[in-house]
Amino acid sequence: MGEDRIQRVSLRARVMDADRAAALIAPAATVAMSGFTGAGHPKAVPQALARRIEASHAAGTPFKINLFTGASTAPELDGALAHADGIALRLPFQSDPEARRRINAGQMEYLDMHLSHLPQEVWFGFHNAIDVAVVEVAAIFEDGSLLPTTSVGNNKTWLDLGQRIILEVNAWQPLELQGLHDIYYGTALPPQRQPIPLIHGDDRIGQPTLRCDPERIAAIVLTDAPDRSNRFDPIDDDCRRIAGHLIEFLRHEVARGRLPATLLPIQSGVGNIPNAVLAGLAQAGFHDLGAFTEVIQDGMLDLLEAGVLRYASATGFNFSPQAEARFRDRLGSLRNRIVLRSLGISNHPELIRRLGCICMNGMLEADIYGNVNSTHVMGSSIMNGIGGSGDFARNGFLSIFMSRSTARGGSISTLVPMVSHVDHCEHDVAVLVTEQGLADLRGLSPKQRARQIIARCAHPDYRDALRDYFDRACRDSRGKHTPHLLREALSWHQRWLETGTMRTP
Ligand code: 0RQ
Repeated sequence: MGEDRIQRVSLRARVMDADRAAALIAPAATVAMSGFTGAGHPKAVPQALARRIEASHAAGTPFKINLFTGASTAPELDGALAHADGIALRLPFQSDPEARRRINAGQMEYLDMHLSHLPQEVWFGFHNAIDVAVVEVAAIFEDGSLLPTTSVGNNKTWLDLGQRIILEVNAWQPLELQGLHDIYYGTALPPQRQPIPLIHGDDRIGQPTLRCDPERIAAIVLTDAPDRSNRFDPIDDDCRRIAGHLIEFLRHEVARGRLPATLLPIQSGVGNIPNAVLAGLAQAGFHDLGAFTEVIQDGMLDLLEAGVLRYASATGFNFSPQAEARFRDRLGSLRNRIVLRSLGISNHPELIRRLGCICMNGMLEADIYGNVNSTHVMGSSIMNGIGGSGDFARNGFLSIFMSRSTARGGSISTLVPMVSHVDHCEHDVAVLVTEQGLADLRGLSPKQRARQIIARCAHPDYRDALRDYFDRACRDSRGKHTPHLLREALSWHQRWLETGTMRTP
């Protein structure tokens, strides 16, 4: 099954089962795997490795590995290895419940990174050398090149630098993906770097396949297993309101001549709120848009099919089962309007700045001065990670952060006096949106921002308390530029930890 996908016949001798392939990974190895937001990750070798690690625990000789990927993966990778207590250090992103539990219990180390930083930092030699690369592909061609699957992520770097390579050839992945990818081989290390020749978001500047040195292929494992599919909740009123505020703002920017009618390339995070915004763009009559983003999810597929989006460039897909089926049905006609690139290109600051992306990402909380926390619940527990949000937010034309104004049944205000962790600082945040309204922070000083954010974004249940904090800070703070009452600045979080609500009694 699937062996015909190995067109370089001499490599068929390296086909083996996942257990034998996993046995090639030495204890304490640094293993770089494919995978991005549940797409294109290896499905069999990580589970076999997890079984081996479990056996090592039972035998009293436990070992772990360091695990690098593109971004989050799936239960059969992050989940299986975390359950087996097999990960010493994880980077650059995760969103797995068991991995999260272990990280927050202090049992697993996690380095949460700007996604675009990892591939170049590996090339710089800032991290461990890659002992083994485990990469899912759809086919191995006669010339040894590889057909990528539903994400590209860091696979080019892993294949270039992995000392040994294990390939999973997944027959579930359609061969019709051929022609959709654009793998750029023109990167170099400073000071040899050249400008990246991508001028329009849908330019193709590379080749459709990954290169791979056949000598380093230690094993090939045949699989036939699906990606992790996503589930989107139906769009609720809060999401609809957030989308409404944002679309009104974008229309206003077009009317003022600050944005063309076709906007600028959009980047959208994944999740229910971004999905609602995408749906809103279609209803608002926008058309001929482009997406230069990280992940293509259901909402983007809808826009591509409806002709609202002319093209979408990303590093991977993240679909519900229904969208997955539609995508496969229409792959032939969509293929030349979708480009999957290496993460180092999809999230490249130079390109995001040049194209002028409109960047829309989720957040956990923001403070009255516009600092944003995307990652840490109550300052110390990781949720997922910063992902690509920083790559886009700092370099985009417009950097927009969105969330509901409260969380956990209203016990948490997502607008607080001071964020308990900073991912995106005040300098990187242009617009904040909640279901209450939108605060346009461009050109405003810290105190002007605070007044906007409290008035426009805060939930009415918390608005007076924020105003009271701000007024007293303006009166009593030693410095009047960004006034704070340091003893009180994080008291909202402390109150939630002690009483289960940020509300004052
Ligand atoms: O918890 O699931 O236990 O109920 O956080 O919150 O409102 O469903 O929001 O799914 O959009 O996620 C920042 C996590 C938002 C996401 C974050 C709790 C809330 C709920 C989720 P439950 P929602 P979303 C490129 C960009 C970083 C990565 C990124 C994220 C859960 O957007 O991971 O942006 N971003 N990549 O109850 C405590 C608060 C809270 C809170 C919400 N203030 N305190 N808990 N929650 N606010 C992306 C790509 O293109 C891939």
